[in-house]
Amino acid sequence: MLKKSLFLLISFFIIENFSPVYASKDYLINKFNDLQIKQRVDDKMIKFTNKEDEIKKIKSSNEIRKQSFEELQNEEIIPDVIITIDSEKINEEESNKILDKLKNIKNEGKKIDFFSSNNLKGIYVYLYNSKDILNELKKEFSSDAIKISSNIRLVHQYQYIPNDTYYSSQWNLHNINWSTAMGLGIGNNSVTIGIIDNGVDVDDLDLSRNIWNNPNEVYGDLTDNDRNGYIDDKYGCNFYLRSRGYYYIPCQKEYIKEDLTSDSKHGTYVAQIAAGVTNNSLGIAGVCPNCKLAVLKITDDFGNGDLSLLPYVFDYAINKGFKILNLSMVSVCPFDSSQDIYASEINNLINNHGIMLVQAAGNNGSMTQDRCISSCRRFNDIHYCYSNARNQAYYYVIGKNVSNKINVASINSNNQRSSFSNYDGSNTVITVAAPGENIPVFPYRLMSGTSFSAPMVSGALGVYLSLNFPMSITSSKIYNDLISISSYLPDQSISRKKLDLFALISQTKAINLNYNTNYLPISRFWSDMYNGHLYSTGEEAKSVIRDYHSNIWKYEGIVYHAFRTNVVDTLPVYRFWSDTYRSHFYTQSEDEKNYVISNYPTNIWRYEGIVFYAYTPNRTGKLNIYRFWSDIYKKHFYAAGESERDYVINSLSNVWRYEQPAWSVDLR
Ligand SMILES: [Ca+2]
Ligand SMILES: [Ca+2]
Ligand SMILES: [Ca+2]
Repeated sequence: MLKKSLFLLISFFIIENFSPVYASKDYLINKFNDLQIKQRVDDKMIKFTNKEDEIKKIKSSNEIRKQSFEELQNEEIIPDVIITIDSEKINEEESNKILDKLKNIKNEGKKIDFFSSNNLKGIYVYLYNSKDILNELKKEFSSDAIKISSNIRLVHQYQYIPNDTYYSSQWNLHNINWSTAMGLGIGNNSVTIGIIDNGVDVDDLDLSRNIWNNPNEVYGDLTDNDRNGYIDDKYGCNFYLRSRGYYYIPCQKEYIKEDLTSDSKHGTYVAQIAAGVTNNSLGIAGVCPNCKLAVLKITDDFGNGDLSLLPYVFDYAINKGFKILNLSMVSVCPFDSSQDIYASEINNLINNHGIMLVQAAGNNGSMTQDRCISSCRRFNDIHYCYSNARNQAYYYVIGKNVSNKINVASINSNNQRSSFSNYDGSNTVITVAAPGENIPVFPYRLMSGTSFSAPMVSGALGVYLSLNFPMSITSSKIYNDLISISSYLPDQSISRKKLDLFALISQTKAINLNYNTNYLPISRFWSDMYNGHLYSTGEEAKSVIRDYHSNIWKYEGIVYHAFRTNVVDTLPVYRFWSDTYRSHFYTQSEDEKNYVISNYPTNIWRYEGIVFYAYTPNRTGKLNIYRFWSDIYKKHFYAAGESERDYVINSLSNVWRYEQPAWSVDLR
């Protein structure tokens, strides 16, 4: 092996003839490895520009492929065609006609996987070769209720079957079309779900890998390293103990988990359901396998606590950038039943900071009502309203008048209301229903309660937000997608809708893609090996995802959308490649492009041409892309939006030097 390597190294050396300063053996070996990788990328790019080849390759594979978890983690699968039918604009008879037509298309080099949600609101069709079918459909059905997005990309329909021990008994996942949804995305570790509960065991075997880590806190040194007022808050904190004066070591592991010697595990199970470690041959699969979980202990082990701690928890979540908070508890009614306690704090959390608050509807088995059954105690002008994780308190959801707050009722495996679940005849308080009866957890046990319905929704939102990451998305968009896309429940007295993860994910994608087919998704990858990012467009992203292990190029998601062609007010963005730095350089400036072409040798910056179009920087209502340079890594970084820019400036200035706004794109 050594001989062969040396031989190749030598031939490479002669071709490139680069400076002997770098010609150490290690350097050459690394360089050679790099070159091989680059060549593989180029091969794939050429090969897969031809769509027919791609289709042939797919045809030779199984009808429905089952992927390994590792494959799934690195693939983004987007259907070739998505057809959605809006049931509000088209009658059922017409919908059925379209369905029949699609079902009857012969499988001659065309493969259709057909899915529908209960209400025919959305019909998602995945086609391998779709031109003829599309033309036919367009001829026959001109209704604007049919939306067709086509020619998007490679088509796969996957089902994901993880190897977790209790997966086969997780009817709750089957109920929300989880397995199919996973083919579209398994979540992203940039999405953290805060579990506001009686604590979470961060060492739980089916959780520990997915527990959030505060990056700027050193655990166990009794110092508040990130100076946020919480000592050793590596995984979250115990707000309950703090409220009782224990400020010194309240964030240590033993203080944030439930008392495991008593039968009080609640938060641990809630966390497992939302984002338990998946495909680890153990326990259960979580709804969002790649999301992170933070521990926000707010009650004692038995769920007795104080709602006045919530504003502190909210502040913590805002400061740490959590995206979702799960509150699997209800409280007794406020002192004054007309009060909506902490409504302004909840509104600020959700509607100013974009953090979704998902609460269990409560287990009183009663219709939700504005009237309170009980009241809080008042002492020294403070209202004490006890929440109760064991669900013995009277029903009350907080912030029920706050827009975009999510409250979840429980259904059983027959989509009927769980007898214990609170419900909603008026459809004003309950947002959505989700499985909450006989839910498997680890170690094996079946749990029932709306407490276990809420994390189904929290996990689902984790997957949904991952697909949108890090594009800015408003709480009302999230909320409206959740209620408009979920399936109708047969029994409307529980809630109008029930969670359908596949519908949520696939239809959101369809809507996004239909929005403007001239959008070109720009994906970002990170390489530990090269200490830098790679940005790629449409097909290239697919090649990189398909061909590399995640330790070489880790997929971070679609960061923004540029334009494929020149539209009003846009200018071209030019790209260079550097064999030396192993990275791209992008610029929108004609002068800079010409300067780099004239002044740098091609092994430093080789001009590749126009890659996409974008608006000029600093335009009102657009997302600015900001350019950084690293003297250490010899690479550029392009931050999408001000918050990412500021984060890099504030936290990573030792590596990345801010240069200037680069261009701007549509906010999506
Ligand atoms: Ca701290
Ligand atoms: Ca510390
Ligand atoms: Ca597991």
